[in-house]
Amino acid sequence: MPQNTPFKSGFVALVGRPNAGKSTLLNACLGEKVAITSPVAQTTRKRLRAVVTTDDAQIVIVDTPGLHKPKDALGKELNRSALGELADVDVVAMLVDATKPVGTGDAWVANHVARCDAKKLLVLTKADASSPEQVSAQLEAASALADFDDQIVISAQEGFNVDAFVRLVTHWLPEGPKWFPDGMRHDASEEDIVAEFVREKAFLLLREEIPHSVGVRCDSITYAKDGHASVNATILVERAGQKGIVVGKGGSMIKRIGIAARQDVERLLGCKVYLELNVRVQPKWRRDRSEIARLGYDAKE
Ligand SMILES: Nc1nc2c(ncn2[C@@H]2O[C@H](COP(=O)(O)OP(=O)(O)OP(=O)(O)O)[C@@H](O)[C@H]2O)c(=O)[nH]1
Ligand SMILES: [Mg+2]
Repeated sequence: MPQNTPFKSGFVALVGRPNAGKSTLLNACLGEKVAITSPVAQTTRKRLRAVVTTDDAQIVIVDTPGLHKPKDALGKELNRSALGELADVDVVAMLVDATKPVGTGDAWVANHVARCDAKKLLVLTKADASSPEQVSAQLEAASALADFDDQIVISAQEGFNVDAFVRLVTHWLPEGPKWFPDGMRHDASEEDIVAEFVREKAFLLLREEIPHSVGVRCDSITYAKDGHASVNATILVERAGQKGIVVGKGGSMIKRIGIAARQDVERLLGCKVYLELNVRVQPKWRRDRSEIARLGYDAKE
């Protein structure tokens, strides 16, 4: 690295429609899974900040909930949370899924992006799942949506152009100091990540509308003298029928969710884990702003 290369630092927000691949890109940049991902739209409900430190830059990557037409108080909070980030960052990366035609949803997101002062990057995602013709047609359509400063095609799943994305963000960041120690990786607590890992498995294993009614809270993590951790989490659903589905026949579904989540939680905590999951019916919690805040899905100031 030339001696006179200035050190850069600042914030980049990943924004876009639900399912565009924002959380997958955050994990790929960090080289570690902290954000949950799934094929279900509106997987992300909490803003998450990850710190990526390279030789010449320190980038805080902000994962945001997908922007969509809200149907309830939860949806409104998710949009508020994502739009709130646009005002506070140095660079906005708008992610567009290469496999889905650019539509009114992307145009709506681009309108918000266009109005912010940050540098604007267009990021076409999922290149591995689209043909070169599709990629160029999508790039042309998406780049017309706003006045972008730069653009890049990536596949976060395959690791294609992930390093190049980090370099591109670095290029557009202002000069600045290293604000955080090298070991700092993200701003989520262990409890937050555990709750999210459980929710991810529920999203991956449950069908249709059920995932949207699921909220997860981690009630406690306690470390025993023999080195294992006991973890308690509560899965909230909105109706008794949904509880039956989440529990499954003879407890089969809750067991599958628990086994899958435990693997991720053990990797996170670095020890053997006893995971206890409870399921509770909390009618219409998605319409109740105080319950949304208790679960941590509200837009933070
Ligand atoms: N083929 C392919 N699939 C991808 C890629 N990136 C993400 N996906 C998949 O796309 C789906 C959505 O990814 P997420 O990262 O959860 O998307 P998101 O934008 O964070 O979605 P929300 O949190 O709902 O806004 C998941 O099933 C991912 O595995 C990619 O580069 N290639
Ligand atoms: Mg996400």
